[in-house]
Amino acid sequence: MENLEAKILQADSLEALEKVRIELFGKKGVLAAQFAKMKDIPGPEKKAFAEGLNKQKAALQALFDKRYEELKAEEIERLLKAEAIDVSLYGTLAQKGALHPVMETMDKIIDYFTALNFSVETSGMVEDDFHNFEALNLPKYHPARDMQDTFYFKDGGLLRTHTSPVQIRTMFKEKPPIRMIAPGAVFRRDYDVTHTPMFHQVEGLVVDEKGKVSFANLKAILTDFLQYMFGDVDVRFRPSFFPFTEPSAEVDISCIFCGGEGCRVCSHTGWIEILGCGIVDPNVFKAVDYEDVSGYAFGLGVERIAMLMHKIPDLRSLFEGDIRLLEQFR
Ligand code: 2U9
Repeated sequence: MENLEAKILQADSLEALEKVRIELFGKKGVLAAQFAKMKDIPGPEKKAFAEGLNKQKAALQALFDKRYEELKAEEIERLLKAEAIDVSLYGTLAQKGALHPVMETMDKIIDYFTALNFSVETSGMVEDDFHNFEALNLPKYHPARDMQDTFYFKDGGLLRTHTSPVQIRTMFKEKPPIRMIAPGAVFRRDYDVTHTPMFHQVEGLVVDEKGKVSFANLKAILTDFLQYMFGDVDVRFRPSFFPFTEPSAEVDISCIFCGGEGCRVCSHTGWIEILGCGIVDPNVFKAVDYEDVSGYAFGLGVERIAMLMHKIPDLRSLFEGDIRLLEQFR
């Protein structure tokens, strides 16, 4: 029996003690085997044998219970230590996200025009020759269609070089009046400090009955838009040429860095070119079967504006995915 007590005392875990419990107290255990001997004990000695056995059983049970309490206490202690939380430790700081400066600029532009009841239209980035060129008065053999400038697919499809196909598709879908902007990614084979093969444009288009839309309207809305974007700047319109507008203009703002004095950013001219615009060429309306209408349109590059607003010297850094760039805009 001393051997049995040692077994209880030597059990060093609850699992080991459970094994001992089965060995001692189980149905096929040591004690059960002892009690089974009862039937062979002659009558007069039975009582004393049983009493002795019951005493032993009680002593072993008491020893077992004590060991169980000890091991249980150790286990609880171990778990408490393992699961302890040091409330004085710093927590992990949650990473705070930020809008990419291009998207922030795009949102600001979109906000301006939606407030004036312009709808926001989109369509796919893979286009065909008609919607990207032909309908926009860019006939076959126009230099803008050159392989040098456009990403073509083998089947003749292409990546849109501007968002203008969105306006073409909208005009096919809807009748005038139209007041819309088309924000989105466009693609050109270009790569240097001021050009990336993918960039974003916001183009605008207003179409209404002939005579209702004028260059004066265009001038007014773009002047107001540029002052909303850049604050108290001067705005000037210079004659220009685009195949899809006639007359056309490029629009400059007074340099936001030198206030028009002349500096490196504005190449010492005092002016920064910011967008293009014009009165929609009649050939464009012909292509979409619009009659007796007039309209104005404009287009701008979002990255160029984001670069100016944040003084980012190399446009390519916007697309390198370097977290250190984004961290500056949190
Ligand atoms: C339709 C009719 C006319 C959109 C226009 C510009 C002038 C323009 C450039 C700005 C910088 C492109 O991203 S950029 O390089 N865009 O100067 N875009 S007028 O004219 C349209 C468009 C669609 C149906």
